[in-house]
Amino acid sequence: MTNRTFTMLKPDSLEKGNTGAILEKINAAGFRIVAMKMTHMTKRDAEAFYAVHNERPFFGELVEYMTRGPIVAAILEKENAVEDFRVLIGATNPEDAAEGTIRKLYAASIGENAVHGSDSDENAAIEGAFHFSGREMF
Ligand code: FUP
Repeated sequence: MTNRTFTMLKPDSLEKGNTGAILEKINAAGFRIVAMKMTHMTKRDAEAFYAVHNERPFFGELVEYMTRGPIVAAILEKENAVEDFRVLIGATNPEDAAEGTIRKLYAASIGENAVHGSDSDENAAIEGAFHFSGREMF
């Protein structure tokens, strides 16, 4: 799994019609789509997915945001996928994100930051398995 990462195009990306543009940047950066779907996370899904943050002050808002509309979830493959994808999306806070990164281009704020990217190979595997069965990976 070391060549895979997991991403979500978050509700704000779909609301603003940025899905196609973001997927184009992901393709252009050389990632192969292993799995992809549009889905709407329930409160329970979001609380479980972000359980690591459940003590943080922003947890309630994060769950509210991630459940307010559909997302696009995907597993991506490329050499050095986790690290390269984090570079492509930019810093968590778009104000700190480098020019040309997905968050710089499409994120409104740290709380509504357009995309998710796994932060380790281990989490990429856990997060991919959260959203996809083996039969949905190609
Ligand atoms: P990232 O790994 O860049 O997605 O960022 P984190 O795992 O640190 O945070 C996960 C999500 O929590 C972010 F995408 C948005 C939200 N968050 C806030 O709303 N406020 C913060 O101060 C930090 C994170």
